Amino acid sequence: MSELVSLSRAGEIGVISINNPPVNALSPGVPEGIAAAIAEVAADASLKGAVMIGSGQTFIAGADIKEFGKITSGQRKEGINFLDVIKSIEDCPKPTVAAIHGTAFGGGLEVAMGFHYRVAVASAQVGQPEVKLGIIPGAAGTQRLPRLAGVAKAVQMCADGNPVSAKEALAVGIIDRIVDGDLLEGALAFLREKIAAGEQPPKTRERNEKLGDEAANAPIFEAARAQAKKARGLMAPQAAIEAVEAATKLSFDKGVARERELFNQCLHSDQSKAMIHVFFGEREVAKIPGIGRDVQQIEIKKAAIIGAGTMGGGIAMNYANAGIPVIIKETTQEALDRGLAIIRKNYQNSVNKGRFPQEVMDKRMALITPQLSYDGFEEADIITEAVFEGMALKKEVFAELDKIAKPGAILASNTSTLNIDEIASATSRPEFVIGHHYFSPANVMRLLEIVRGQVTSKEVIATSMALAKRLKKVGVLVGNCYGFVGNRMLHQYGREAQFLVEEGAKPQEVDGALYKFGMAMGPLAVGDLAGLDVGWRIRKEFKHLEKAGVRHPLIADLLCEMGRYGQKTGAGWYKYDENRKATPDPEVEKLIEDVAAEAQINRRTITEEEIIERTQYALINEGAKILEEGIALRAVDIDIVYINGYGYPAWRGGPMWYGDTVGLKKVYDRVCQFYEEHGELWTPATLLKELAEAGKTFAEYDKAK
Ligand code: 3H9
Repeated sequence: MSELVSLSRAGEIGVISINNPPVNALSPGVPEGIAAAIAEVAADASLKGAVMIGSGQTFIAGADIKEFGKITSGQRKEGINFLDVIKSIEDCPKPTVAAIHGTAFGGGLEVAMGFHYRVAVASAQVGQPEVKLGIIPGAAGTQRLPRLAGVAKAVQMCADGNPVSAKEALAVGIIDRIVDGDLLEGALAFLREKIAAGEQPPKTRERNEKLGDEAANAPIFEAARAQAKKARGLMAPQAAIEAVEAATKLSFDKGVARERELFNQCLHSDQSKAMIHVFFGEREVAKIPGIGRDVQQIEIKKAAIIGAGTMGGGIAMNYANAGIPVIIKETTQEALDRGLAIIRKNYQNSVNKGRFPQEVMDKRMALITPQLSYDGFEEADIITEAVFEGMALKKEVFAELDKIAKPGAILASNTSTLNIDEIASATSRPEFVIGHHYFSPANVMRLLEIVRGQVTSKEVIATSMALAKRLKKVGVLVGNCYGFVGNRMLHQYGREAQFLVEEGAKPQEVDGALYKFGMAMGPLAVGDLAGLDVGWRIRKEFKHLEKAGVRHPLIADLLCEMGRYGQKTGAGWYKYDENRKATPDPEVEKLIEDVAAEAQINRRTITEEEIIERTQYALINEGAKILEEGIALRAVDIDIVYINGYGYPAWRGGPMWYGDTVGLKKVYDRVCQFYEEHGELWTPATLLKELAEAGKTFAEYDKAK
C-alpha cells in the first residue's frame, strides 16, 4: 500500500482510505493502491469484505486532470487506464462498498460503480462531468452507468455532465442507501447486513436488465442528440451519447472498447485541450501574486446596493442567493417598484421551471430590503454602486457614501469603463474603493471583473475575490484602464464588426459567421440585446478622447439618433417582432449603404474568414497590449473573462488560447497586413510580435511569468 491509499480494519471488514488531497483525484499511485488493497482483502481470510472511503472533503473527484495534458503533449507515454483496477474490485469474491461523501465525479463514480454496493451521505453528489473537459468517461462509465441508472438517466448524465444529488442517485439506482450520521459507520452497518444475508455480490457489468431494447432506446438517443446539438460545435456530448448507445448494442467488453476509442479521439482533440485549459484557468485566476491566504479578509454579513435598475437588481439577487441580507436603494418609488418587480419575476420564473421551491424564493425575497433612503447603509460591510455610467454621477454617489459608510466597509463601483481611481478620489478612503464589474444579466453571468485601483488595499482585493466565489461567480482581478479587460477588448471587436458592415458585409453575415464560430451571439445582436443607447452614452462620455483622422464606426450612433436602441424599442441593427425575433431590416441596409457612400468606403464582398480574422485578431492584439501593460495578470485571465462574460465558446479556450491554436506567427502576420490596410488602429502589440518571432505561445508566456 502507499501513503495515498491505506488499508485498516474494522473487525472483519477492511477499510480502504484514499488520501490524496485536495480532492482524492486518481493520480498515479491511487488506482494501483486501490487494486493492492482489494487484493489484500481478497487474500486475507480474516476479512469478509471491504468499505472504501475518501479522506478529507470528498470521495474521489475523478482522474487527475493534470495527467491529460502530459499525455497529449507526449510528456507521459502510457495512457490512463483504470479499467483493470475497476474490474478487479468488481471481481473481488468478497462484498465491497463505496462510501461516498462530497463528490464521486468522473473516474470517481466509475470506480464506485465497480464496487458491489454504494452508500452516500445526503449531501453527496455523483456525476460524469467529463464532457465539461471536452472528453467522455474513459473508465467504462458509459457502460456501467446505464446498467445501474437506466439508459435515459445515463445518457443525460454523460452528455450534459451535470451531477445528481444522492437523493436522485438513490431513486435511479446509482446508490443503494443514503446514510444518516457517520458515513463510515453507516457503510460498515450496510455491509454487515449484506454479509449476514449471504447475498452474492452483484457485478455491475453483468446487470443488463436496465439496458432496454432498441425500440425503447431509439427515441431516448434521438432526443439526447437533439439536445446535444445545442452545445453547438462541441464534440464530446455526441461522443458520450454514442458510447452509451454502444452499451445498449454491444457486449460489455466491446462497449468498453468503443468507449475507449471515442475517449481517445476526444482527449487528443483541440477542444479538450482548450477546455482543460479553461478548467485550470478558472482556478488560476484566483491566485493573485502578492496576496496570499494570510491576508486578512473583511467579513461580509450585510450588503447594500445603490440603483435598482437591471444591474442593481441582478446584483441584489446574487447577494440574496448567497444568503446575505441586502438593501437596495433607488431615488423614486416608481423605479424601486419596477426593479423589485423584475427581481420577483426572475425568481418566479425559476420557481415555475422547478429550479427551486417557492420557499426558497420567499427566503431570498425576504433578504432584499427595498428603500428610498440611506437607512441601514451605515451597517453594510459592502456597498455596491450601480447607477448610470457617468463620471460626475458616480463621484457624487461616492462622496455621499464616504459620509455614510462605516469605517472598513468596501465601496464597490459596478462601472464598466470608468477610471476607478477618479471615482475613489471622491472619497477620503480610496484604499476601500474597488470596481466590481458585473455582466448583464448580473444574476446569471458568471464573470465578476474586479478592478483594482492604484491604492486599493490587499484586504479589499482578497475579500472581493473570496466574495466572488461566495456569489458563485468567477472573479478576475484586472487593472484600471478604459473598459478594463473585457470591454476594452470588446471595443476593438465591436469596432471591427461595424467596419465590416460598412465595408460590405450584412449585419446578419457578421453575426452569422461569429455565431458559427461558436459565440453565444453575434456582436451586433448583442448590441441590440444590451441596448445600443448604453454604448452611445459611453461614447459621448469619451468623445473628447477620439483622435482626429482615426476611423470610428458610424452606424451605431445614427441608429440611436433614429430611436433604434435595439430590442427594447423593437428595432436596432435588426427589427424585432413582439416575441423579440430578429429579422434583417432593409431600412438599416439602406442606411449602411448611404453612410458608406458618403464616407467613401469601398464596398466589397467580405468572406467569413475575414470576419473571423478581423474580429478575433482584434481581440488578440488588444489582449496582448493589455498583458504588456499588466492590466491582466496572465493571458489565461483574459480567456476566463471572455468565456464567462462575453459568451466566448469554452471549447475554443478563450481568445488568447485561440490565438495559440491558430499560431501567433499567423496572427501577427495578418495583424501587420491589417495595419498596412487600415492604419493605426491595427498597430501590432509588441508582445504579440515578440512571441510570434520567438515561435512562442501565450500559454508559454504565462508559464514563464
Ligand atoms: C475523468 O475522471 C476521466 C475518467 O473518465 C477516467 C479516464 C480514464 N484533477 O475546484 P476546486 C484541483 S476526468 C486534478 O477549487 P471546489 C483544482 O485544480 C475528471 N486536480 O475546489 C484545485 O487546485 P488548486 C472528472 C483537480 O471545492 C483544487 O483541486 N472530474 C481535480 O470548489 C481544488 O479544486 C471532474 O471533472 C482533478 N480531477 O470543487 C471534477 N479536481 O487549489 C473536477 C480538482 O491548485 N473538479 N482539482 O487550484 C471539480 O469539479 C471540483 O474541483 C470539485 C471541488 C467539485 C471536485
